[in-house]
Amino acid sequence: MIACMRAAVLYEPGQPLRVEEVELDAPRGGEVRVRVAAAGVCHSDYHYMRGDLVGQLPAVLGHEGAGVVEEVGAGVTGVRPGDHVVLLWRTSCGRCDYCSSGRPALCPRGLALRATGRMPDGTSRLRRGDLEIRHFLGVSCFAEQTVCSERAVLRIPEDVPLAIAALAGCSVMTGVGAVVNTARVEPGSTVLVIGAGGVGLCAIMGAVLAGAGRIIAADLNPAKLELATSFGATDVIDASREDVVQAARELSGDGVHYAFEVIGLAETVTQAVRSLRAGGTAVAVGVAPTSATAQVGLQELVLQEKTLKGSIYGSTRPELDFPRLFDLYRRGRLPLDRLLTREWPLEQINEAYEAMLAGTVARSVVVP
Ligand code: COD
Ligand code: ZN
Repeated sequence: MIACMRAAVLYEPGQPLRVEEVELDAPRGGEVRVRVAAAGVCHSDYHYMRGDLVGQLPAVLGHEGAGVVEEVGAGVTGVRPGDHVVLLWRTSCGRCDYCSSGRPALCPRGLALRATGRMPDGTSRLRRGDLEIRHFLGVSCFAEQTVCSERAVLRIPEDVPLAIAALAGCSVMTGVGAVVNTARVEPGSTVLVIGAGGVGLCAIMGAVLAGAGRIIAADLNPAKLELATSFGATDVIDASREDVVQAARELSGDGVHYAFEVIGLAETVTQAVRSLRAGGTAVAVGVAPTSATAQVGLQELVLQEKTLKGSIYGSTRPELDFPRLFDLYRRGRLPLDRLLTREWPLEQINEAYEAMLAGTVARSVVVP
């Protein structure tokens, strides 16, 4: 059966999203159809809207989502209609050497889905008349419904609100995971988070969970610094007035043990490395435009044994990490209710992005 539904489509970088009727085909073998309950307004979609990152267009955007399974294709055994699920925007095969070595976020099968914007069989379930519309990151959840690979959904407990589960699907996993999985921050260590947006605030929550002693947040926007403090930052740096490296080094005595760049700019990656003490680790979470390269002093790197590493999707192993995140949320140790500051109807998705850019929300979701 073909469903008609409302969805937010990006036709060209630089244009607003168009909320319109699109057709959605039934799931084929190994695929599922999900009614989207909430979809997070993440800066990553905006990178494609602006053209910093390039994807297959036109596409229905949205990658941070959760919902309820409505229909399953042939051979699907992992979920059934009625199940609550979080959407996973880095699909993995579960069999390759990356998956087998606990690094499913690096799985090449997911890469193929994201690069083509099509389902594993090489076709799309989305169109508008004769025009093929692509799936964004295999998820496309700025829509009333989505069809995705069964590997792109994970069943979740029904007592977790779906809007909270949506946030867990990207910002929480990305931010908390960068601290806990990628960097493995130790109790008592000093952490710098550059960029206290939706994902940066989650990195701060991760640092609190990991038992970091001092947690320093840097941002251009004073409102974000206030939020950062409310989520556990012990010190803040107003990057619009202060030199981040100098301030971080002063606050920490001799530089920080860990620095997280959660914006996607070359200069802030450089700041992260320069803020480290000898032996420290900088983690780049933001993705800069394709041509960007960051300057790192090679003497500093070698003589001070600094590490610079990337983190994608919090280096997650979804089956292990999501149940833990939801358990921590239930126990009140991940204050995700406070992270979710606003809900928007799908029709207002462009306003939701303006609010994200203005910094007037911690994290918001659209409710299709
Ligand atoms: N110095 C300090 N703070 C800055 C600067 C600067 N030069 N420039 C911007 N900021 C602050 C802004 O004031 C804002 O508070 C924050 O940085 C950015 O926050 P948001 O809410 O706009 O962005 P997020 O948190 O939704 O997304 C951040 C990412 C780094 C994840 C995103 O930008 C990105 O790079 N995405 C691509 C990587 C990816 O795919 N990640 C996983 C999916 S999210
Ligand atoms: Zn995201």
